[in-house]
Order: sequence, then structure tokens, then C-alpha cells
Amino acid sequence: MKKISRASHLLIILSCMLALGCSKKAPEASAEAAATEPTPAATAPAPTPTANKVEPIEVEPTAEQREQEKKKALMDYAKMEDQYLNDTKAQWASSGKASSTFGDEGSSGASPYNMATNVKGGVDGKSWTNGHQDIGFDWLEVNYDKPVSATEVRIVFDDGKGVESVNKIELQSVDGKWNTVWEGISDQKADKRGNRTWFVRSFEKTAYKVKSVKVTIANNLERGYKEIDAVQLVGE
Ligand SMILES: [Ca+2]
Repeated sequence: MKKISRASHLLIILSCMLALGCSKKAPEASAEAAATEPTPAATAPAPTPTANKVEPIEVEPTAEQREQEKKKALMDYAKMEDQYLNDTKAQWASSGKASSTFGDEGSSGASPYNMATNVKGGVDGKSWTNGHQDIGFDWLEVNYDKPVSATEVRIVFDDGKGVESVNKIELQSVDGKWNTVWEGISDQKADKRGNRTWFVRSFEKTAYKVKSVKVTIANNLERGYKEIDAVQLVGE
């Protein structure tokens, strides 16, 4: 019995040693396996020689080419504006009023030259000029003869003056309710291609019929007086 137990004891020690040996060898084996695995560097394609690479030569445009580019930009503007002006789904305001007018705080009051009534009708070079350069907010409200389900509003700024200050566009339904269709910080810059800058905002077609549009401007966003010539309402 003693022999057997000694033998089994030996067996246990042996198997333990074997297990240890195996477990000790295991990392070595995996290290060997790792060593035989190809390294990414070895398989990476050899860098192509740069000596033979042909660099594109940048050619300065000639004065004539620059002039052509300028003409093309003017033509693009002409086409854009022509589309707006002849848009059969667009109508011009029939009347307008505003929160302030240039000169209205003076003793003689605002000149007709700057009044909100100048936004009535199409683009004609006569504009509403607001009364503040950098303080507070101003608004312009315009009315339309034919109420429509609206999809877009286009505000025409004379020389782009004030286009960066547009802050909100609201539409009034025929039952008198005001709805904000856009509010934010204007990303529009003065359009240098033409004498007018069109501030255009599209939105989902309104379920209600629109009769008036109110444009709010944040005076401090673009310092100086703002000039709006006309406001188009698009819809049917
Ligand atoms: Ca006008």
C-alpha cells in the first residue's frame, strides 16, 4: 500500500512538473509563433521613388483669363437675379411698415426717401433705411395681396447693407397668427457681383396661407444702417 501511494505520489509530482514545463513553454512557443509571423514593415510596399514624380505646375492666370472669370461671375449673378425677378410663383409686397426709419428721431422726421413704403413693389433702387446702426433690433413688416402657401422669402438688400444682420423671418397667416420659419445668425455676405444682395430662405411649404412677412434684424450683427429695397414671397 505504501509503495502504491509513493508511486502515485511520484506520478502526481511528475504530472505537476510536466504541467509546469508545459505552462512555462507556452509563452516561449507563442513568442516563436509571433516571431515567424510577418511584420507589417516587412510586407509594406517599398516607397515609390519621389525623384521621378511629376509635380503639377501651377500656372498664374493671365489678365485676360482673370477678366473672363470676373465676367462669368457677373453673368452668374445676372442669371440668378433674372430667375428671381421673373419667378411666376413670386409676388412683391403691396405695403410695408417698420419699427424705425432713418431720421425719424430728428426734428424734421424721416425723409420719404428712407421710408418703409419704399419696399412696396419690385426692385427699384428705393429702399427702407432703418434708424439704428448697432443698437437693439429692428423689424420690417410687408403685406401681400394674394395669400399663398409659402415656400420661400427673398429679401433684397441695397448694396448688401444689413444682409449679415438678418435674425428672424416670420409669416403671418390669413387668420392673423405669426409663425417663425427661420431664426438664427445670418451666414450671408454682401454679394459683390451685383448692386443688390438677395437674402433667400426656403422652408417647408406652409399648410396655412401667408399674407404678411416680418423680417427682424439684429443691428449689432452688422454695424451701419440697413437698406431693404424689396421683399418677395414665393408660393401658390
Ligand atoms: Ca423698393
